[in-house]
Amino acid sequence: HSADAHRTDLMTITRFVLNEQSKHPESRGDFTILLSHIVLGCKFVCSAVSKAGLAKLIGLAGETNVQGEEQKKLDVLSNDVFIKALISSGRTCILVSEEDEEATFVEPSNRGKYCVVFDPLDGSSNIDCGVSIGTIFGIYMVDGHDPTIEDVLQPGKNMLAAGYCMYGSSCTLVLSTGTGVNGFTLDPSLGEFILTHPDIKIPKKGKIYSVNEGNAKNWDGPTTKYVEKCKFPKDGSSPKSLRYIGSMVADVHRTLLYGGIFLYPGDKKSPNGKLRVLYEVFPMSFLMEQAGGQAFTGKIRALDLVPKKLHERSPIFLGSYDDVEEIKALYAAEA
Ligand code: AHM
Ligand code: MG
Repeated sequence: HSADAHRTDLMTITRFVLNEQSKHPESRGDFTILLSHIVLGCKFVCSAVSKAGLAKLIGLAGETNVQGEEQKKLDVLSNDVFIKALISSGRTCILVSEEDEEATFVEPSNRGKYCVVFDPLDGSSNIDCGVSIGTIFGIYMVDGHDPTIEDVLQPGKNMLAAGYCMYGSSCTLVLSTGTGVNGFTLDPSLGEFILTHPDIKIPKKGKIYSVNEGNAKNWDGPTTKYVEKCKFPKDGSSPKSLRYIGSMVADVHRTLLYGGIFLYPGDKKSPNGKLRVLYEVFPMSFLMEQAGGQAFTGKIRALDLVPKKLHERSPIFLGSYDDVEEIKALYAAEA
């Protein structure tokens, strides 16, 4: 009976990726091993995030660390775990983390062909109030030469894979290896990510916009016009709802599932916006395109950007195809 099959035939993320990679037998094992080390990092952060609240409670009750040591901040701790997990996978050569000024070059003895760019714990200002936070990652490949920094200063369209893990009411990992987008939920009793959201497609048009409106005073013309249109549509359609968590993974996850648009525009104070190209803008843009949406910088397709610096920033508008089309038209009219 098929209902029984659903309950007993568990599609773990490892099994899923092994199946998916069967078209590339040469790198199948390597990619799966790399991914399993990323998954380990995500599981660690997931468990650390849920205990972080508990540590706070203990602190409030007046208990302090015996040595008086300051606890490592969660974002620093998460970074250490990811760096070590990625190096020990033996499948990486360059690592770029939001937490580290410089890229990490893996020693030749441990080296593999993948470059991983990541933000180990994005949205960390949300940790103390229990709001969802996440890890974002993108993967490039170096083939047949000694790795240099140029191997990661590549446009996002050259990524092999991208994903994020959201530490929310459940722990959800969303991944694309370039053939669509799939979502997996951590089953804590099994310690496994199980396929729960197969082949995610973003609605063609959405009813939600997501932006930090506190910056409106400094916005440029097209962004101002767009948000005005969301609130006071002139074509007889209903106004859009506003949802803004301030945690990119959570805001993008909602956008992916419900549709709509997420904006972090440039403004007079920060012409390049806030979000970082390599490990925030690119992976999320990659996922959006793979789900049938779009990602735009205000000038070009986001995945066409060629970063010049590791921690470069860019304005970003991403989400449902039709909604991004509208903002593109407003920027084109301005140019
Ligand atoms: P962080 O890397 O310091 O955590 O900042 C990134 C976060 C994103 O998760 C989120 O989209 C954005 O900052 C929110 O910024 P703002 O508070 O300016 O609206
Ligand atoms: Mg960040």
